[in-house]
Parts: sequence; structure tokens; C-alpha cells
Amino acid sequence: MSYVPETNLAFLTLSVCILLSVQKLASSQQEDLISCPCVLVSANELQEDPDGGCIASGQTEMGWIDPVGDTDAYTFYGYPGQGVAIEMAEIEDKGSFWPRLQLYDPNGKRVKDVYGYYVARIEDYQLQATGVYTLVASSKYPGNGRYGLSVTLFPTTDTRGLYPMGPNPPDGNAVSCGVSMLTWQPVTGATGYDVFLAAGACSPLEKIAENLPGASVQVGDLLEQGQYYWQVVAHTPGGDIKGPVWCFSVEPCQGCTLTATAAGRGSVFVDPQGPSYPCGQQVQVLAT
Ligand SMILES: [Ca+2]
Repeated sequence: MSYVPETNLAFLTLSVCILLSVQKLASSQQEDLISCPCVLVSANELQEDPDGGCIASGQTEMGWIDPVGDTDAYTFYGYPGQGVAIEMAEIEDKGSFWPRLQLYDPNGKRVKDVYGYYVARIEDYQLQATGVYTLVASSKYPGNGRYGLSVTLFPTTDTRGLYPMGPNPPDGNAVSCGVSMLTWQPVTGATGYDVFLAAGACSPLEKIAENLPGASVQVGDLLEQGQYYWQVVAHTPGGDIKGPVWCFSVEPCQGCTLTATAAGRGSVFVDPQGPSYPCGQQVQVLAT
């Protein structure tokens, strides 16, 4: 932030990272939302074990089932008449690792459950519903290991605009100093969007906005440290289209900087002196 003073004396009070209380969530609730595990991890962990996320046709993801009992959830978009082939193959066995794949349709119904000693395969399954499918990777027996997971849809589809995707904050990311707006990529033909939000993994998703005209929602200021989960449902003339459940975490504010510079012959004083301030700090700027 920079400030150029006028020639006359002026007092300005600036607020750095204004702290507001977390917006109270609306009371309405949708009960049949897809339950999609969403795991928050660090950048290093993301490279080693993404713990799931969106997976596109033709893409191969590497991940770990570790520790014992770990499950990774991937999502992809499909429609009736499409075939899908999915393979989860062992790369490294740390002990009793039996790859297991469970496929859930857009309504949350499990439609496939397969496992194998080295590889679990779902071969040429015909999709029956339109929407976001969830693929849960795990080990059939208590064990852990590394795997490669690939999904092939045929015919392939350009999924841009077909369902809510491209969340910001990005799925699984950590955000410092809070979040005030959530955005996503528009769905083609959408007439409005409902947005659901949960503060914490153990809280239900609650509707915070209804029939929004655009692909964004103001959430006040989500400043409280913790994990947040959210989902967008697009209204279209052909019916509602649910997006995946996304997540992000809010981390403590690391502080803000304020730089005030004078233009020409003026001068500027900041009280207290910066340039770094904690969140919520009020500062007074004197320009002469
Ligand atoms: Ca994992």
C-alpha cells in the first residue's frame, strides 16, 4: 500500500487487515450432498501424497496409502453412456498393501468396489448418471504403500463449464489472514448458484447463499483459524449440478506492511512506525 500526501495537513486513519467476526452461517441445510473427503496438506506433502483431488481422463496420479487406514478421494465428471476404466496399481508395498477402489456415483451411491494383490481395476464401467463421481482409494487389508491411479473416460469430454470447478481458494490450500470471497469457474447455462459452507470437518455443510447470479460469493471475513469446506450447486434449465466438496484452511495472519511515501516536497509520518503491523493494528498517517 502506498500513500501520496496532499500539500495541506491531513490526518488519516488506516486500518491494516481489518478484523471482523466470522459471518454466522445461514441455518438452512442440504442433507444429500456428496461426502468427499478433503484433506489439507502442506506443499511438500502435496507432491508426495496429494490425498486425492480432481483427476482428468488420461491422467495418472501417484499417492500413498499411509498410515494404515488412510483413504484418498479423487473426483471426475461423467455422464450416462460414457465408459470408464480405472486402475490403481501398487508401486511400493510397505506392508500388506492390497489396492482397493470404490466408485461412488453423483448421488453418493457406491457402484463399484474392487481390490487386488498388486492392482485394483474397474474395467469398462458404463456411467449411469451425470455429475461428479468420487473414487476412494485405500488398502483392502490393514497395510500401506504407494500407488499409481489412472482414469480413462471414453469418449473423453471437455469438462469446462459442465460443473462447478476451478475453486479459489484452490482446493486443499492454506490461506493466511482469512478469506472474504469464494470464486469458481462458471457453469455453462447456469441461471444461479447455491453455496454451502462448513466451518470444520465435523460441521454440516450449510447454505450461505442462494441463487447467486455470478460465480462468486462474499463470505464476510473468514478469519478464524481452521478448516473450511464448501460446495457449489449450479441451477441449470436441465437440473441442478453439484460440484465437489472443496476445502481450504485459514492460518494465522503473519502481519501486514504499510509503506507511506511523500510525493514532491511533502513529508509523511506514520504512527506507530512501521512498516510491519499485526492484524487489526490501527495506524495514523500525518501528511504535510
Ligand atoms: Ca494418502
